[in-house]
Amino acid sequence: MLVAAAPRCVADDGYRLWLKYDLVADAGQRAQYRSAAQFIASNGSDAVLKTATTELQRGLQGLLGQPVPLLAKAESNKRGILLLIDASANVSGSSASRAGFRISTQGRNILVTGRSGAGILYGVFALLRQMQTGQAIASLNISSSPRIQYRLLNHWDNPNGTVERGYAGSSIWKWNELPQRLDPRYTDYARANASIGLNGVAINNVNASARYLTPEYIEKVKALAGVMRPYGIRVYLSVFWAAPKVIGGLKTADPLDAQVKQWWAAKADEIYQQIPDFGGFLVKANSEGEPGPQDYGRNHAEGANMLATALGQHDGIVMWRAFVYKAGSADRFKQAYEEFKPLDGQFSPKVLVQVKNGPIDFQAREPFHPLFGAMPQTPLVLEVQLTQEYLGMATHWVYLAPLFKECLDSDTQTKGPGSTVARVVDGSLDQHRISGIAGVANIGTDRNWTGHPMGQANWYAFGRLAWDYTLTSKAIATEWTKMTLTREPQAVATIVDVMDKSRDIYVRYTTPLGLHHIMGQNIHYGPEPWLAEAGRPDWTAVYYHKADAEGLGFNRTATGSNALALYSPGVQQAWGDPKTCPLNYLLWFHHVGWQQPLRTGRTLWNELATRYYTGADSVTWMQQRWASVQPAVDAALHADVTARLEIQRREALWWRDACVLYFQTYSKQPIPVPFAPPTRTLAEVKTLVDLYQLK
Ligand code: BDP
Repeated sequence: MLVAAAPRCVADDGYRLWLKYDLVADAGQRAQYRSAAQFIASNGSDAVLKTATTELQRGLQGLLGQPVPLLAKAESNKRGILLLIDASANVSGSSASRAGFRISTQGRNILVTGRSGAGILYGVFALLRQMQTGQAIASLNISSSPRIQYRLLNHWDNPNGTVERGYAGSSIWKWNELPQRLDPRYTDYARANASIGLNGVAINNVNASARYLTPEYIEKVKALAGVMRPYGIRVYLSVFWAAPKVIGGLKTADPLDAQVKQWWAAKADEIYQQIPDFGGFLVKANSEGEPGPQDYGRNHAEGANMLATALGQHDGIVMWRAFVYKAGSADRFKQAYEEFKPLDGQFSPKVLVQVKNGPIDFQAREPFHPLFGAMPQTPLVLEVQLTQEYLGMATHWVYLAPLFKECLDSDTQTKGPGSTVARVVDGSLDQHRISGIAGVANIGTDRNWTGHPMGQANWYAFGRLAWDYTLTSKAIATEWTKMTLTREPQAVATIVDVMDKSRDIYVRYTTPLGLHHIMGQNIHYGPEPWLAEAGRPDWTAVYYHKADAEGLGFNRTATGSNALALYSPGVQQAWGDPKTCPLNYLLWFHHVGWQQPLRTGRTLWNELATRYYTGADSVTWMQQRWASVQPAVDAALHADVTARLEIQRREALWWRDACVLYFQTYSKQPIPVPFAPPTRTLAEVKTLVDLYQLK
């Protein structure tokens, strides 16, 4: 008797990310896809085009459950997919259209055209996505180009395998094995990045070791670049400013010193000899103790331009970070602006200045950085953080697309309404030739790459938004969920709803109403609003919340630090009056009385407490919603997220109790009805920092 083999029950370990290519379950749909994809044919021998072909074959094999042959040319009696590089391909968008693609239906065939192999590769992933998300492919007409030219992940990985602010295991780069052994994960990493349109990788920590510039390491980086190249990805290095001294034997790293200039130029030549498509340098200088041109009385532009000159005729760029703040400042908020704004117009054409989304440091919610719109003569790279340094690391479920979008959609109003951060970054507002966006990576050696399974969505969303920031957070979440977790409609809707709200929930139970930087010292995890002593005042919490008997919040108006004046008049007007300032930014800009009524009808104190309580309660809601999708998602993955949500719930209560009890010592107000006061004392909650942080 023949016994039908039971489907093998293998827990989904998450390694395949959104590139699962599992068999299309719906037989009718599968048949349609099969009939449209009877062969693949392509033109040319471009290496990236070849990758596109292989990826399409691989994807179709999985989705359709049968191999699809690669033919030398189309067969007239069959329907198939043609991948064609065409220098005059009609792709939408102008700035970066070399990477754009068009998918159209022509006669019996589906045509994927682009002006480069990379364009085709992106087109192939878009076509596969159609099938992965269950769309029809019968008559397609999709045209798309990236809005931003340089779309990078920044790894904060160190030579010893640790990852600064990494919560998903160790660095995926195995320096001790390179260049001889290429871990297969490198290729899977490149595939994942290419599938979401990323085209650059800065592989090492911005707190850079000079070691990466030694011949030994350049050899290793070359090997990695060789893996990335067929996926249209270029490799970049973070560089240590004082490298000419540390590994070059020079007495100085002064950017105006002839020997220093010569050292960097020779170094650039050496790198390009090994890696002809090397992307360029990322630099953190004169920031948090890192050396830089200011050590020699030179400014950031002099430093950046020297490196740009060193790159010479090579096709590379310098991304010079604006994350700078010196000790002793009355308001850290203003520092990057004060150092960089006067340099606008002084940077060489190969330099982009890389600016974090907000003025402080990747907080759960920040107003957009005032440099956006303030340096019209300089292309600015937007830097966001995928790794959840301040957002609950790998235990809190926080979908970050809404955070990225909030920044991109912010209107700087510097050139009238509609001068959004997105239009500053894509270069369209000021007609820049080059544009860039960078995401600090959230991946490591954990089998599922990101630790928290839902962290994958943040990697995915970053790539999708870097390609097209007009996509909605929900649309991206829906794509990702369908490709990664489940296609069951009710479950998809539920998961997307939770994702969409998760960031606001996190803000509510940690830093509502514009509170910021009140987290645990150094580790940046858990609440520590009472922190008053640290290496520097601007590393404490009290510096930022300024709680006193009267009220709460940092007065950044003209009667305070006047950081508000860094913004355009329209923004100043919108945020300058505490009565009309959006509540999400209130305590970023105003010191508000505890009893001050807000437009919610509650006093500041009551609103604050309400947000902490409802925020923490919302984690219970997340747990319930997640429980309801149990039948529709992989059992092991479901259990993993369930467990992480339990931690999140416990820690949301920790945040809530810590913050309401601590701020209550100033407000002297009761916890508003209907909420029950914490059952533990402030002293008890304070000890949790030691417990959870294993101090
Ligand atoms: C902060 C991190 C620190 C980074 C720094 C940076 O705490 O580890 O080195 O940013 O971006 O958020 O340079």
